[in-house]
Amino acid sequence: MKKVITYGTFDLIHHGHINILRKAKEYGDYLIVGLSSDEFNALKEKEAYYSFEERKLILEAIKYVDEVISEDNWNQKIIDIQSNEIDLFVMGSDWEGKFDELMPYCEVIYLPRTEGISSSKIKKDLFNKKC
Ligand code: C2G
Repeated sequence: MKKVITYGTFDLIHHGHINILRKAKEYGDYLIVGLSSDEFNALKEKEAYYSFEERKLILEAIKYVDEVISEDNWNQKIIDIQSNEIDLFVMGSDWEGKFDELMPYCEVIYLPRTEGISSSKIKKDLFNKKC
């Protein structure tokens, strides 16, 4: 069984998230998502609209996602890859090259980011509509 892992905040789920999850799953048989905890989001200086538990519930309802684990820091990926026997690490192209240090532990690929959508764009557009 080919196991794939990807990480992110996945707040306000949109088609860009669905595209990366669908494409990541196409590379294997089992997809684990390392979901950023609320505390880690604070470290990333990202404020999610939904809590970790709410984002986890939503992700677990997506058919491409087989398992959700917590992403609590920048340094857990190697341990996650080894303990989950991961074959492939996938991230969007906005992270191109940033996780190449994982190459000794599993295959690393960066997939094209979906243009024109992001959680922050959603928030901004909704705010502007309101004004
Ligand atoms: N993504 C995408 N297209 C978009 C928006 C996001 O392909 N329009 C991808 C990102 O490239 C990433 C994943 O969706 O691979 C999750 O994106 P975010 O929730 O924004 O996660 P991020 O803040 O990039 O955190 O350790 C890694 C970090 O936790 C990644």
